Amino acid sequence: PAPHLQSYKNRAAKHSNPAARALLRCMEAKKSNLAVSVDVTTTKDFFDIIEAVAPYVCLIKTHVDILEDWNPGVTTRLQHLSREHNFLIFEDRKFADIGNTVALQYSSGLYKISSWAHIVNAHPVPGPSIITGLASVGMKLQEERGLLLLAEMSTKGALTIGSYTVEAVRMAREHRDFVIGFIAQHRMESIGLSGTDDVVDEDFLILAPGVGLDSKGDAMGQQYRTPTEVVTQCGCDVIIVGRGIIGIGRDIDAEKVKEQARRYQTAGWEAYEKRIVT
Ligand code: 5FU
Repeated sequence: PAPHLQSYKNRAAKHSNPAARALLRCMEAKKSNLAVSVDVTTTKDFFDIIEAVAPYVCLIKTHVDILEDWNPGVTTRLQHLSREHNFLIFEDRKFADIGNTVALQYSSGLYKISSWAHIVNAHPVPGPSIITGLASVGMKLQEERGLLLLAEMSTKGALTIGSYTVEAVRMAREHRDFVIGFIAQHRMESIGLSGTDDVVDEDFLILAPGVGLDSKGDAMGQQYRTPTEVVTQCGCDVIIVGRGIIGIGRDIDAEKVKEQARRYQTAGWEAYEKRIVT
């Protein structure tokens, strides 16, 4: 059966990439396909949110470059929490440059992303060399590392459509050791295959941003769908939720954040249980 009809557990047992296996195992163990996007600008809010949502998530998604008081201790503490609470870390860096540059951006600079993020993502726009550039860093490490390609964005008018998405999937198929899946809005198995092609034995994880239960979008082009639309109907594997859980006000209310995380975890898991057959 196609990957989205199989349980996360079965897929974990078969996957060839260690980061994908770790994520699928964690999802099964915590009964969670929820990733929380911690888009705040102070490390206090950052850790208050992570500590509140940790029991309910399989993945924490970061934009470390928006933290005003970032210091190397932040990523040390984040890694510690990841081990303590069993979640993976995804730095939503959206690399988009030539191979040599992205390799440096991934390994070096202030953030040394490759030393702490299990998962990163990249725009396919430069072509396959962006994958080989990032793989030259990630695949050399002992730790589990994987890459997602941005095949479809969630925003209104996004250019990630048609042949761009098809080519993104082709690029990923050529690098299945390191590319574990896509940021996308639906499954990608049938993309780029004609009716006569064999169905490829591949299992790409689909992580979908643009998920909200109470709102349809924001004033800056974001578009939201519900966990049912995203997971049951479109076959995505992980729901990525930011403001739906962390709120949009200035002050973080840890109790409210916890309650929303629990709500999205339940909604995401029920949507998954409705779609699997094995
Ligand atoms: F690649 C993408 C995309 O297509 N849409 C997104 O929204 C990434 N995102 C990220 O997911 C974005 O940078 C935010 O960090 C997060 C969504 O946050 P929200 O508060 O749930 O809208």
